[in-house]
Amino acid sequence: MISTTDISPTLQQIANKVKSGERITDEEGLFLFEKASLGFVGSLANEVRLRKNGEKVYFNRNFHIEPTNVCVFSCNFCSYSKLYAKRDEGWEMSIDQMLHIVKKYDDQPITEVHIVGGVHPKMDLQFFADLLKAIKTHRPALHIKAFTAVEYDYMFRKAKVSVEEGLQFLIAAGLDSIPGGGAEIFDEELRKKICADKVDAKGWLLIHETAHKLGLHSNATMLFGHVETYAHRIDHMRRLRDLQDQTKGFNTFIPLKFRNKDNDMSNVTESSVIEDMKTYAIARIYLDNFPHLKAYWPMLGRQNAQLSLSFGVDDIDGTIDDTTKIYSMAGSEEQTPSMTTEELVNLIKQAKREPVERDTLYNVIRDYSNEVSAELN
Ligand code: V47
Ligand code: SF4
Repeated sequence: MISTTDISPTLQQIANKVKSGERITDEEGLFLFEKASLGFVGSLANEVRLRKNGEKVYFNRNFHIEPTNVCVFSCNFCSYSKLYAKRDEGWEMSIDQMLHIVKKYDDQPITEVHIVGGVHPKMDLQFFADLLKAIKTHRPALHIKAFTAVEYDYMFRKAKVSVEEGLQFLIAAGLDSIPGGGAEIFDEELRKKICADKVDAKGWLLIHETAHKLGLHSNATMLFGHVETYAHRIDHMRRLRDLQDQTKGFNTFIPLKFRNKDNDMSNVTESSVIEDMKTYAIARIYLDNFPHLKAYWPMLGRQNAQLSLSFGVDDIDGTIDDTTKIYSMAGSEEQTPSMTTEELVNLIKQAKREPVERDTLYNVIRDYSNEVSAELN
């Protein structure tokens, strides 16, 4: 509980609003970033989290496919960028190679494949539709969460189809939902500095809006802890909150901490753990219409992902294996990210929360809260 003494009238007003379920304004969000202590925002975020998700912490069983790490774009923060010029060092997978990865999981109770990668000019709309069809033919029940708005924007423009036509084509081929990548930070000026040549904020939001209208769910990310200000973070979240008011199609907000290894922003110091936790907490308070807040553990590291559960987070992604490279290449804690279900369950139980395995759309697959685990220490 927050003590009513020792806090400014404004912080007190914000606390009262949040406790009564009222939405906070942009100014109040900014005020929290600038003036509130970590304990203050953490305590408020905890109340919101409890109201929305109780003590449950969700995870899923998934694996990643990165079709290529070659990318025509040149986002300064990305360790993939520039690879197109020297593409001999990159990889490009054929449909057969990707199907081979899917088949490796044939005997495992995996519910989702997450497909995302660089933007390769030879991998077009038809190629990806064929990939989705091949996966669905092999394993119809596997949920395919695929391609960021950046990849869609490029493939639809190249194929000369509208966003709606392109998405409908891929839905017919087997697309089930859309991951949250490519959002970075929406501010136009800042985007010109860090990712000038890819889809802009309007384009990103239009793709998600259209997907929602076609009945797909999606996630949204925010790349933080680089050269953005607190006002940029609030502006980013406001655009998402506004769209969510209209469509209700977002499942989860995923703040992504900038990692600085081997990219053109290596001179930028990474944010502190306090800053990271504050960002999770304020996101939980501000985004009152997002059902879930995810800490992506391969990026944050296991211990900080565990810590984030006390700052509004109710989802720590999945049991992914080491097929995802974008973070290890950028210097994240986890060089070969892989956690078994037992490890994930233990990690959540150590934080005194209730582990629940979910599918992509948050249907409960298995509630582990009352199951005794072998390694609980
Ligand atoms: O958009 C690239 C980020 C994102 C760096 O929807 C970096 O469930 C930090 O969006 N430091 C792609 N971040 C990954 C993504 C994602 C991940 C997990 C789950 C979901 C989901 C979506 O990776 C990119 C970009 O923002 N990224 N380079 C870096 N150096
Ligand atoms: Fe390409 Fe995505 Fe990396 Fe940008 S963040 S360079 S679009 S892979």
